[in-house]
Amino acid sequence: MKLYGSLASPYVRRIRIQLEDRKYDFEPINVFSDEGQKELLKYAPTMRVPLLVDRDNVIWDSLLIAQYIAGNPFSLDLQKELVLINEMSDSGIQLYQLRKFNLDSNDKGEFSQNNLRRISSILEYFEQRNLEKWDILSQWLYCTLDWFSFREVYSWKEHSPKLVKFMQDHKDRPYISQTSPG
Ligand SMILES: N[C@@H](CCC(=O)N[C@@H](CS)C(=O)NCC(=O)O)C(=O)O
Repeated sequence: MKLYGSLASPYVRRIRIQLEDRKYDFEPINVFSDEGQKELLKYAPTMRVPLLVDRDNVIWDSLLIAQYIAGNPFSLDLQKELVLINEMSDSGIQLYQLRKFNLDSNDKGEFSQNNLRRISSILEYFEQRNLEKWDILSQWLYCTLDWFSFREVYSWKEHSPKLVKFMQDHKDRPYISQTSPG
């Protein structure tokens, strides 16, 4: 089994955490290089990571990969919450790229503002939610919030005291520090 990914990606990190106790090869890819895109195109028209190749099975998208690794489809309720984390991650990636490519460096445009509002409302949802277990949901949330801090995409700590505590509670887990993007 081979996982293609970049070390900084929050989508890849959640899969690496899920694969903690499994044997697999990790193939680092720079998704923005010509070489990286050519390599990804051999398998995935999306040209995104994570990408999992397991014998004849080629799986793209972290939600599909996570269910493939788990060996069964997730419940609708879990999928809905994982989609919330994906929406928040996608919005963060849009903001990061708009700034990186100097398209909207100060988040003034309507598109950036929409993304900021979406992140804020999803954060509020998780601030209210009980997150006691270290399960797939917590792992995905951890990776995205950590990536927000790493890339300085969104200052989430100010209005989310429970999430700050949640991050504090899990930061010393061995595989969390080993997979840190920084
Ligand atoms: N929905 C996808 C999103 C994955 C994604 O956006 N990955 C980023 C890396 S953080 C990527 O490959 N970006 C390449 C690009 O935008 O060209 C998933 O959950 O796997």
